Amino acid sequence: MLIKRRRGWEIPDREATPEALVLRRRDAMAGAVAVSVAMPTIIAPAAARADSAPVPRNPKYTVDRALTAEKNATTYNNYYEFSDDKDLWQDAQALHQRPWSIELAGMLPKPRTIGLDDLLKQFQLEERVYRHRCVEAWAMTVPWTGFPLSQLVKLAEPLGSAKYVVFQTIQDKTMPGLSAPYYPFPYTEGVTMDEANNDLAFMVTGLYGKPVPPQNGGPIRLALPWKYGFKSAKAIIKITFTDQRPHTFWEAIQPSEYGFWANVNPEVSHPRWSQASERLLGSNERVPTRLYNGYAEFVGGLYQNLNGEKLFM
Ligand SMILES: Nc1nc2c(c(=O)[nH]1)N[C@H]1C(S)=C(S)[C@@H](COP(=O)(O)O)O[C@H]1N2
Ligand SMILES: [Mo]
Repeated sequence: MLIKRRRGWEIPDREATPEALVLRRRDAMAGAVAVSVAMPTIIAPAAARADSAPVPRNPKYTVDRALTAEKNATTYNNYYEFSDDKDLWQDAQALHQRPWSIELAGMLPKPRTIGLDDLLKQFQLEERVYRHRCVEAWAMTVPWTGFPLSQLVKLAEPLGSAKYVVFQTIQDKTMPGLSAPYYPFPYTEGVTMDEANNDLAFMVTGLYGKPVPPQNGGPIRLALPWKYGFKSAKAIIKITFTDQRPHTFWEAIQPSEYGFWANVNPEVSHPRWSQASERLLGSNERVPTRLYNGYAEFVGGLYQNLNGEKLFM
């Protein structure tokens, strides 16, 4: 990792958030570049947990926007198991992040359950700055820590006949929203095997260089930055490989508004609002939305032979 070369996500100092400064120093560490005397205080809190140690940032995915301030990204959340209000972050602190394990199920030679820390030991964690676009037309840009979903698929060794990967969120007694009678919990999401193996699909264990907090989906969630945010399930406890397209949470609630594919497209409106622009968390600035949320060069090829599918809802 080089820090001398200016990359797309690097923003002028006058616009930089404190998070951005910390992250740049962490980049310096990861690249073993000569470090300033300020460094040790930055890395001192690094705990034994694999999801909180400094990791190198992947320079492949750049963004042309400033990072969202950590405070905005961690205090304005969608997490219906807790609430359908955005200010659920304090309530979400009750969800224990350890012990945690993930069940690998379905079309596998060896279905099994793996402890999260044992799982994380098998992967090289990296940091990626991704845009996130909620179907409600707000957006953020944040540094996630994690590993490509494709590596987990490889570890699971699904049978060749498996076509989809399905993610299920925990249902825990600390989640007051679960008692709402009209939501089809557990929260279930899924992608095709091709999408799961696309390098952009990312399993997230960290945010702003720290373990991803409970309100953002800790201890482990998905990030599928070319799709509307609802596809990126939080607090994952089960991953199933199947040949059946899953019936997902939002699709079950309102199939005319939320589909299986949910790829971002500014020209395809939600039935109740335009998707042409989005509001940036923090500044509230409105900016144009981009096809596949700006990731067309990486994922456009996935959809070339899928005419007739409702790819953008
Ligand atoms: N389990 C679960 N995962 C979820 C949701 C949810 O309500 N429950 N909301 C989704 C939606 S609509 C969005 S926009 C993102 C929000 O992630 P954030 O709170 O980290 O911004 O999480 C997604 N994952
Ligand atoms: Mo969302």
